[in-house]
Amino acid sequence: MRTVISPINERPDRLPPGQHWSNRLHVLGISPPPDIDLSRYRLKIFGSVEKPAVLTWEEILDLERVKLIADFHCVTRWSCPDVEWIGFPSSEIKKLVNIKETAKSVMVHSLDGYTTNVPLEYFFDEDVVFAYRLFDRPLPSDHGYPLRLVVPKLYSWKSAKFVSGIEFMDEDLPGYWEQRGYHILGDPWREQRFWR
Ligand SMILES: Nc1nc2c(c(=O)[nH]1)N[C@H]1C(S)=C(S)[C@@H](COP(=O)(O)O)O[C@H]1N2
Ligand SMILES: [Mo]
Repeated sequence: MRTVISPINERPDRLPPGQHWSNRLHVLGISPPPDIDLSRYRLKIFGSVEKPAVLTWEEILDLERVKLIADFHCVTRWSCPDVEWIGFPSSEIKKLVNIKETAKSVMVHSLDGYTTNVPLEYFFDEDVVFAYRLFDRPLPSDHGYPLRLVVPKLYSWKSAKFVSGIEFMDEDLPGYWEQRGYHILGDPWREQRFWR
């Protein structure tokens, strides 16, 4: 298995402005974790693609597997260093669907009703992973079981838990928190916390 160390861990200004280190992840969510039956779980890839795809849990486990080591920066100002995830890299999605040239962004859909938008130039970075293991154990339900996105270069509200859908969009539209005042992009080094 390939190991990817996020380039953010190697920045000279590793801790973004206004953040402090914490030795653990703090559980944050808009509602309690949803009940999951893996035999009925599906990941849907749709929107600006030539033909939508639907993956079963077995098909997800057959995708390329990488270990990601990345710091995790929450907009509420805690940052957890060197979090270890295992999952499939976002680039695997390009092998499953033909993305239309008009696509600019994705909306990630979650089973708790959460959504978040990620522009394609961030979404397909080499350190973006859909994770199903955390510190070499199955992903705990609090942290997004069965599958969560990890986007190390953006504030962790972009790292959607309980992912069930990946929608390609021709326009970078706002997700759950972005509609409620969080920044449309959320770069921690530019302190893009809120836009109001
Ligand atoms: N589905 C879903 N994903 C989510 C959230 C949520 O409410 N629902 N909260 C986000 C926020 S604000 C943060 S800081 C991180 C927290 O991840 P953790 O609970 O694993 O520490 O999850 C993000 N992903
Ligand atoms: Mo957050």
